[in-house]
Amino acid sequence: MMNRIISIALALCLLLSMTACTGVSRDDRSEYTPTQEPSSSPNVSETEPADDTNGEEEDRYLKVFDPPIIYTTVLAPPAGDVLPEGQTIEDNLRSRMFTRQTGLKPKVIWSASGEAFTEKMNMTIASGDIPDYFQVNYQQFEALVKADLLADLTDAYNQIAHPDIKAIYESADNADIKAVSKGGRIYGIPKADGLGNMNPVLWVRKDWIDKLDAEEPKCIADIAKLAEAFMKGDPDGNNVDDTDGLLIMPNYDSANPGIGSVSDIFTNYGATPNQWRVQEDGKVIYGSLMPQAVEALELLNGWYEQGLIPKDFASWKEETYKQKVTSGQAGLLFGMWWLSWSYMTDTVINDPSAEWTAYALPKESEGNYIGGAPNPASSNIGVVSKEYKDPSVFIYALNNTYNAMQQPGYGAEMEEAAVVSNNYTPMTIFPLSANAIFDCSVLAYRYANGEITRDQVVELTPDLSQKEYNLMIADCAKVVADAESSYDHMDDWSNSMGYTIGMMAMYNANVEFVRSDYSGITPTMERRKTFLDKLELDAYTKMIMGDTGGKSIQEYFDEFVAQYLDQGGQDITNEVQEVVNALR
Ligand SMILES: [Ca+2]
Repeated sequence: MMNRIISIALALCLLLSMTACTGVSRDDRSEYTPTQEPSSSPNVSETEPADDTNGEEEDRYLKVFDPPIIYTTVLAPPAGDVLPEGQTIEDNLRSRMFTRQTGLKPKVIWSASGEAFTEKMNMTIASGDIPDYFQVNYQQFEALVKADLLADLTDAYNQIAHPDIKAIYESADNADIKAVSKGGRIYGIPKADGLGNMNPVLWVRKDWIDKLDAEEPKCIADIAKLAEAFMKGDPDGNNVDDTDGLLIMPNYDSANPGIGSVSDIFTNYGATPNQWRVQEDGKVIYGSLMPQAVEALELLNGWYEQGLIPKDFASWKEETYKQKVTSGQAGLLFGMWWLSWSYMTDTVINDPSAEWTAYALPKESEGNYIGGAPNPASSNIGVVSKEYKDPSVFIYALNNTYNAMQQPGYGAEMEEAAVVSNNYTPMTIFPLSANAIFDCSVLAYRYANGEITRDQVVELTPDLSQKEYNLMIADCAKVVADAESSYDHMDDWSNSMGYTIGMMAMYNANVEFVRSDYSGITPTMERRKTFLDKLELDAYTKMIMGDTGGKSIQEYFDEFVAQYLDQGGQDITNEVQEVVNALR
């Protein structure tokens, strides 16, 4: 196993040459730039240096209420979930942990799952009768601000938010804080995600590559050869033609990709579906309409016509996708680095001879990998009702839940609570520095390979608050590297795979991130975006499937663009342009 980790990463580290992928054109690639926000910048106070926080200072940030303060909220448990006996939606392992950490006790006024939750939330917002604290998506946040239902959190944030937490938001240029600010005031507590968290890397069955003596892919175009080998070479050795080529899902969104998304093929070809981009001439363009998308669509259509992509992929749900992989029917798929905890683990449980590796493939073998970055504050925005007497209690809760994550023994406590879904956790902000996942992966990898000691993992962790977590991951990677049979330690194996294989694939490919230049919601978007999203999804899927009524991809794409603009897209573009111009 150790040899496997070393050889895979070394192979990725070595600069790749002699491939079919030539003709680098970097001009259409965009560097990672901080997001420009529609609202004016908030009045955020300077972060105090962490050294100034002595014991007394720490106490100031970590107030735990005793007796607990009861507040109202809403939750979204998984559909059909049954809690262990003796536990309820308000009193379970997750809520008890939260109350212990914060001195806050949730009173759940309603709950619903999946789409029913979204519907009920929208009705609640429309009624104006909202809970004390709850978590919303960006669209709901905008509606709440517009209806003037939210508490102003600016002073509480400036005075009470822990310097470590402010530093995390600052690591992404405060983009998330700016996204939840209106007129210079902060109205939400945003989740800040680590970069790379949602990028679909290419997971590949390494044992199949070895068995078929197939070539490792070095650029996106190489995927075709591998898909063909996996389809036709009988990699599972049962003498039956029963394995798939490349698995994909109908998701092209570079700001919010899902499992199976081919969004990073588009970003590497120079288009950014569902991101707004300011071009060199200052004009904004919607990324799904960018002409560079045509080449990526033609490539995918070619693969589809050759049968390398399953014919019925457009109708798949995630269950289908996962089942194909874990049952050993497919060994080539797009998915986030954290798929190791489910897909990869389940595969090796079903078939101990399975081995996985991951790639982040650029358009040209010499080029960097371009990853789509999420819009700031795109999920889990904590908000407080304007009617609530003291919103600062939720900033203390943020400090305390974050502080708890840094304590020794947190991992064991979490493991115990994990029998209850995280959806019952009353506050799930868990902010993460922009580079936290990359930093953690590199340290774990270096420790596992004997380049640094365990103490050095701690010394080299740049973020004070990340030390405990990085050490835990590094230990997992080390156990896996040293164990003769790493599959005897599946939890450690899952952790190690995610960080040292999935995330390191992106790191070794010199990932550059592209982020939308606008992430707000305009008036026409409110009315037309749902319709336009469907138009876009259908058009992209039809082009990949060649269902274009005899038209070429280019002709069909041009018609799609014209229709999109005509059906509201042009009005939206004008509105976004206006906001972007106002910021220039
Ligand atoms: Ca077979």
